[in-house]
Amino acid sequence: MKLLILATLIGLSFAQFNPNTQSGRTAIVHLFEWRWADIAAECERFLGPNGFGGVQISPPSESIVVTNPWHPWWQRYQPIGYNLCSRSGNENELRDMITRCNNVGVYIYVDAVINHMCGAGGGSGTHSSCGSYFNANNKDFPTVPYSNLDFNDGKCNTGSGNIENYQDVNQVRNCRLVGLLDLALEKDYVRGKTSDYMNKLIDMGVAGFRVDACKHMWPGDLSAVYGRLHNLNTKWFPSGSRPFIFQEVIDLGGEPITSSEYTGVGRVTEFKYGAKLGNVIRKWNGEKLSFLKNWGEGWGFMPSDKALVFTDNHDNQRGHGAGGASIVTFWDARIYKMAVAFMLAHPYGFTRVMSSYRWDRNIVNGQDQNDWIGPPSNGDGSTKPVTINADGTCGNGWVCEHRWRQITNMVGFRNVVNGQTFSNWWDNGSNQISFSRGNRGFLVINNDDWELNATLNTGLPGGTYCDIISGQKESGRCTGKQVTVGGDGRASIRISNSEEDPFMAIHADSKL
Ligand code: ZXY
Ligand code: CA
Repeated sequence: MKLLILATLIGLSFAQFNPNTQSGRTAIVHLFEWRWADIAAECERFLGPNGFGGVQISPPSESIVVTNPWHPWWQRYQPIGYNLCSRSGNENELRDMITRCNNVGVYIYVDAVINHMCGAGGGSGTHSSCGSYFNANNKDFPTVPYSNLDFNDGKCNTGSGNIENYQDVNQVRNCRLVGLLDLALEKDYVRGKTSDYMNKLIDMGVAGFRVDACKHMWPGDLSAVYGRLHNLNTKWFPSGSRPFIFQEVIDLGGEPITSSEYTGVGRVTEFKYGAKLGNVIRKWNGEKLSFLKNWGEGWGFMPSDKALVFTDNHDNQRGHGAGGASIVTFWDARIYKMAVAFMLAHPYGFTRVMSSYRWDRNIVNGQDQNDWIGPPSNGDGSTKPVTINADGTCGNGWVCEHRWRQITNMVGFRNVVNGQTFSNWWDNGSNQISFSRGNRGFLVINNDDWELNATLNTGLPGGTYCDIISGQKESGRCTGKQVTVGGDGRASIRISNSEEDPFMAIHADSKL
């Protein structure tokens, strides 16, 4: 009995760290700015069959519509209410997507913007994604409703009312983030409205939330909001399941607010991961792949079971925001595939893959003047559908990194090696590395400017395996390279530094 109570307590208090993915599904993908109808189709035709565990969606809440600049991506991070109507689609399309994705075992994680509403300069009128009226001048958001009583301004003591100094914890939480009207989350009423919004989504069947801008909210307020959330919908989830919570806290060091203040109430985005991995893969500041031997907590990251990790996100892939220039993205495809493969092979953290759209970059003095550009759109600003070409790539300006063979297959790799230990590390003291995940999977990378030629311990049972980077196993044969593992687990590996992809991966399910 005592044990049962203890188990229940642990289950309850740690539940928000569990991604709730189906067993054997270990990664999610951020389908940034995708329409709900396209996500529903992608769950059924691609994500489900390829073992993806879930999708992080763009904010579904009603937001301001900005026309100067023209429909920037960040307009969706300026809510004017919680009606489920956005440039990705309406409430019916959202519900249809959640149902169809859940039915193929791919769960939905909602980007929840609850720190603020739109900017103080957002004006008044019906320039919103559902056409609802709002008035930013007197802080009137009738669809919620919020009034001037529900904002923090009284507690902010900067001259401008905005956050002026990130070294002052009170400013960062109680003042306006770049002028965005800052909600008073210590108020029972505001906690009620934000949790009602999240509960509506939970009841529709979502599995959890990416909570935006958590640095700007008090951990105690967040804990109170999370505490009000319903259990997940038992149509798809075991009864008593808690929503998965991962909180956006941009902590690269140097500020008084740290990730560790938030790991008690949910997982936290580990922004150091992509910034440091970018340095290593780019070989900046004398960094080498061999340094990755103690990757994870050994690099000063938060505990693995608290971390949500990614190579790049929708913000830092634009060359500003957290991480800056070292962040690797689809624009640097060759090293990007290597970085994502390393992430998906390594046991640290719960992994999120980025899926982007292309935009016209215009980099002046290291800063992209076009970092605001929204998704591929029609003349009226509506988002273009994701089209799928005959070869499986995406059209209409959508990049679909998650469909790149090397990345899709590494999601499969992560599923196959789930729970296996990090073992058989090898490096050449430079940029050639390999490691296994127990006896289930093996990754080898050559990021040096010369050939890799070595006999390596793969940890795998003897046999012939298909490399899942250059190809894969298809009807009993390899479409790419083959690797022969001896009875002693060793394999002779050669990887030229001039290959299109100078790395290989094999796993238990790629064995012939
Ligand atoms: N924006 C442009 C113009 C307006 C939006 C900009 O230059 N902003 C100032 C620098 C970025 O600061 C922002 C941060 O988080 C946000 C922002 C934002 C969260 C939002 C909405 C926002 O502007 O507009 O929901 C931010 C917060 C931090 C930090 C660094 C940045 O350490 O604690 C942007 C928008 C960026 O660049 C943005 C939007 C949504 C996000 C995000 C960044 O989830 O991470
Ligand atoms: Ca705040």
